[in-house]
Amino acid sequence: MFCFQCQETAGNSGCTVKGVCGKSSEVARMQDLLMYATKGLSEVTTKLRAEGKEVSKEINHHITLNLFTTITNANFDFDVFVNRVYQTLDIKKDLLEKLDNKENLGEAVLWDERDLEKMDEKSRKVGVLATENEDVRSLRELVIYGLKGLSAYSKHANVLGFDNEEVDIFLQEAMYKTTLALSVDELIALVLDTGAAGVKGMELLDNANTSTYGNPEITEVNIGVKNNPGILISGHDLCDLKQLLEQTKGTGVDVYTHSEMLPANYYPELKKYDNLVGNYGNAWWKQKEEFESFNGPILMTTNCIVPPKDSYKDKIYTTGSAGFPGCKHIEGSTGREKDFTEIIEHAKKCQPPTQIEEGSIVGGFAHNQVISLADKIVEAVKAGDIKKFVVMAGCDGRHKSRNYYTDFAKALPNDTVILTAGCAKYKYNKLNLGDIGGIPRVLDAGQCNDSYSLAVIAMKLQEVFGLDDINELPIVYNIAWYEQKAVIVLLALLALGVKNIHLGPTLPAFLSPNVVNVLVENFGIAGIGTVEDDIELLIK
Ligand code: FS2
Ligand code: SF4
Repeated sequence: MFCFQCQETAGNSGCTVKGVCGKSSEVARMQDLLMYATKGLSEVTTKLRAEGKEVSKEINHHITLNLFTTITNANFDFDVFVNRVYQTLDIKKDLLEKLDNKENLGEAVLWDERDLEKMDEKSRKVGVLATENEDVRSLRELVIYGLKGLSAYSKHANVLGFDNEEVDIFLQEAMYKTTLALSVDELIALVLDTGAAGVKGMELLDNANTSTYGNPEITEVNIGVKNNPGILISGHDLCDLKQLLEQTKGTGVDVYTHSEMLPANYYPELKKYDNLVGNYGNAWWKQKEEFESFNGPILMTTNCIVPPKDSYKDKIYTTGSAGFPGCKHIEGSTGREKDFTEIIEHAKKCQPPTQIEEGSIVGGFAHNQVISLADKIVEAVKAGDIKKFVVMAGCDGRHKSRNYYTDFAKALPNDTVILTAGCAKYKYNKLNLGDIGGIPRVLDAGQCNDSYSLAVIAMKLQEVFGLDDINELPIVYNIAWYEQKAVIVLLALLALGVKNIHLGPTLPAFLSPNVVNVLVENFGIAGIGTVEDDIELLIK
């Protein structure tokens, strides 16, 4: 196997024996094969459209889910990937019959094999290292990881009945293009186009979420526990949470959010449920301790799964793109009702959660809420009470080096405001950093996909201050990344013209030195240094 798609890749170079995330080499290779099959299918859909033929929404969703399922920590189940390869080959076979011009079809289109041994053999030849030139490999993978992140966001919009065909068409064309002999310049252009599609994908999801659940609003979220048995729901899928809340109503079972599900508490249509009682615990990587002390069953709706300990493995349920061998998977395809009865009955037999924290945290600062406070914010900036906004969105992770973000937040002067989204917030959202004239110093816009909100806020401030360039705003970017959703957020920011983004705790291993140079020269991308140096560089 060879995988270097996330920040925790072995030696910041590549996982070759087993994933640091716990992914086995067999699963890693089958994921590579699924990507290969998806590139083949994407070539066919792209060529069909060029012939004026339609590609169904279901096929778009299938491709999206293929990419999403391979995201770091989403799915560890070998059989899931084998089945998705089979389904992808079936779809491709059917579509090929509709294609008139079958000349010059790529190798990935022509490949069709159902024998497991031969599939494994093939998977060893089509992984990341199949591209020999390291700059081409780097740019191809940068595009693919961006598309994986984009797929996650599209999938969440799709389950709410929202689609943007333009985004699907781009995604499939881009997947196909990663198989072509494009020049480095053409690939760089494809990277930027991927970022622009990322903006549209996040806009689609924002629209889907806010029109379904209302605009997030300032909310105090309980972080303690109550006396009823509970179900903990993690991941990013608000539609799963809504269904769980409906089904637990009146059962005496409470629902708690974990990690990236915290922002669900900010939506009017979700917070209205009395049985949604708060958030339990912290970011994804703390689940080994927190899932144990929660006592009740846990529903993982998406990444990030940490391979569970035996002591609570029987309490883990997965759904959607998430999966783990030996854990019960709740079925239900896009737009379908899911039946969570088994989890609810399981919860009734469990002890209430053990309290690990008490009090509350405040969030709900997505674009609509922040823009409604725009006058107050502009006034504070003009009066010199707020000197800088620091975007610290992104991911959290296991490495001690990430304590940098806690220390950085603590070291920020009192006239700075942190704008955040994603699970990165857990490094500083319980520090009690205070407020500036009633504006909290940590403004949480939501999940990683809600980084879109931060871009909308920046564009609004640019308009209010009458600036020509978004980079003239008193906003600096110090972003933490871990998996591929952060990659699409980064590319989206670049596509919006944001410069001088600092990215840590390390730069991605999949960026070759030459690609890093391009990003440094054209966008001012930089890594992180010491807290003292970075405060000096970014704030003073
Ligand atoms: Fe955090 Fe994990 Fe949100 Fe990432 S819970 S690192 O997938 O997507 O952010
Ligand atoms: Fe390694 Fe990350 Fe890939 Fe897992 S997802 S195998 S930790 S690079």
